[in-house]
Amino acid sequence: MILIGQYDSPFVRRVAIALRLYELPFEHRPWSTFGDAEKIAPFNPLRRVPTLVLDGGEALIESTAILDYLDEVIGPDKAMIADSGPERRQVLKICALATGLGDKAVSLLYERVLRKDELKLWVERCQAQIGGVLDALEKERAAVASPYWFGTSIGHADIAVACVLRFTGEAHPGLLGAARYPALSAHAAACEALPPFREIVQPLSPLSG
Ligand SMILES: N[C@@H](CCC(=O)N[C@@H](CS)C(=O)NCC(=O)O)C(=O)O
Repeated sequence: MILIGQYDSPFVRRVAIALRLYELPFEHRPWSTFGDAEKIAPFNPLRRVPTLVLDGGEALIESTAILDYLDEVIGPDKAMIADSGPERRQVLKICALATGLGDKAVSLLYERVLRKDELKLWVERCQAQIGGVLDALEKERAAVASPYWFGTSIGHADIAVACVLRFTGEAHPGLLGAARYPALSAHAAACEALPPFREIVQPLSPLSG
C-alpha cells in the first residue's frame, strides 16, 4: 500500500497512525497537495490527500473511507471501532466532529494564506464552527474518566481528535487555549506521547502539505 500526503495534514496523519497501530506495512509518498498536485491527480482527480493506493492499483480517498477499508483488512477483533450498533455510531460521531473541525481549520488556513483580503463573513463562520466543536468535544471528553475516549484501548476517535487538535493549534494558536480546553489538552498530550504519534509527525508548513 502507498499512502500519499504529508503528515502535517491531520487526515493523512490519522490514517498513517492507524496503519502503524494495525502493523500494516505501507510506503509513504509525502506529496504536497499544491506543489505535487499533478502527481496526485492520476490517483485522485480531487488532488487531495490522504489517498491510499492498494497493491492492485485501486486508489481509496477520504480518510473515513480509507479507515473503513483498513478496519475490514484487520478484522473486527482488532479494529479500533465496534462493528455495528450504538458503540460504532458514538465513535463515528466524535470522528465526524473532529474531522469537521479539521475541515474548518483547513478552510480558515487557506483563507489566510491564499487570499489577499480575508472574507470576514467566512472567517467568522469558520471560527464559530471551530469554537463550537471544541466546546462540545471538551464537554464530552471531560465527562469520560477512562484513559481513552471509549475505554482502555485507543480508537479512531482518539486518533482523529489528537491529530486535529495538533493541526488546529499550529494553524490557529489563538483558537486553542489549553486553559480553555483542559480535558482536550490532556487527551492530546497523552496521545502525542505514544510512539506512533511521536514517529508520524510533521510541523505545519502551509501550502506544502
Ligand atoms: N474529508 C477529507 C479531507 C482531506 C483534506 O482536507 N485534505 C487537505 C490537506 S489537509 C487537502 O487535500 N487539501 C487540498 C484541497 O482540498 O484542495 C478526508 O477526510 O480525507
